[in-house]
Amino acid sequence: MGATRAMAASIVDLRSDTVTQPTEAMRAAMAAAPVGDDVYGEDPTVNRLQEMAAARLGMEAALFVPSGTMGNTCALLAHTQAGDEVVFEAQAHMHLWECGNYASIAGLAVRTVAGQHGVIGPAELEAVLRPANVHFPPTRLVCIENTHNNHGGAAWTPAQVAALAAAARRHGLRVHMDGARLFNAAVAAGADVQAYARHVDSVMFCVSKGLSAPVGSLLCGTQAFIERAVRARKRLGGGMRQAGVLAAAGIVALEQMVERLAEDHARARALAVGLEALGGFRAPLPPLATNIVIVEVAARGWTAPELVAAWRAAGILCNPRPPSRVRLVTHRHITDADVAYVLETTRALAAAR
Ligand code: TLP
Repeated sequence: MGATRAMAASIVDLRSDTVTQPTEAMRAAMAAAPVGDDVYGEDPTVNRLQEMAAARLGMEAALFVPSGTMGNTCALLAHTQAGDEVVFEAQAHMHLWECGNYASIAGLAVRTVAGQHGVIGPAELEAVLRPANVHFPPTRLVCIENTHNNHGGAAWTPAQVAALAAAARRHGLRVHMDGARLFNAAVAAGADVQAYARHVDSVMFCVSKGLSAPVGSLLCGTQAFIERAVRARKRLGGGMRQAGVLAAAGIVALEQMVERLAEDHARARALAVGLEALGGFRAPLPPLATNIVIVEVAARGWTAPELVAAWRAAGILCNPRPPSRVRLVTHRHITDADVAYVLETTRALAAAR
């Protein structure tokens, strides 16, 4: 037990902010939460979290779902019908990392737009839209990702969301925001989350990432949209019973864990700047950077799996983005000392090559 503890304490886990443990306040709230059967809408803690989430985003209603993937899939099902077309940014999580649910579950055709740092401009959207024609699936929805995972945690500005949403509206499209890390975006932009939410039809955000709750995401939108999403969640097997034990942690996440995200952003920046300063690594930060760093390692002659393996031997965990990139994600358990350790270790590894 002692050895396991010591080993765990020496691990610097940069794989994802999903590895964050619930706080003591969350564990206490979970133990004390009043609960009921949420499929009957009778869990008071789930209801409270849903009301809080809707109020925080300035939207009519919210739905607690087990994961971001389920929240996004419910949004697709609630906004579209099979045979419709959806637009994604080319590297979007919903496009590449959610098992192809847009096709296999929602039955959608897809167009992709390569954005700048994950941000889709109005002209870029308009370039892929086609006029109504009996040959074409009708385009119904554009999904945007804020922050953008595969673009190094790039946050949109509220003005960029407003511009894209206005273009979408001109073409009769709805807009869904995959805001898995919406609060990171808001902290980086110095904006209220409502500055983003007011422009779009629906938002999914996760309490299970940097906000440190163990499980759960919220899908937000109009009352009518959420009613359709409730059915979609049931269809996907996501109707939960005494889910208030989970929602209680989500409430603490929203109340206590948002402001500290700025610390994660500062440490991600320190990692990016420090790795670039070693020479041979490229870790460019997007204009509005948050807690994700994508490092290009090819210049050292390393492949991503080689660097991942060398780091792992030194107790540093991260995920490869083959062939030549790795992703580092900062979160509540990453300290300044951990950042210094990563940089020192990497300096030594580079010197030994
Ligand atoms: N992201 C995860 C993994 O990619 C699995 C991570 O470690 O970053 N949207 C975005 C932008 C996400 O980054 C993720 C998860 C999701 C949706 C899905 O959330 P979950 O994992 O709760 O289904």
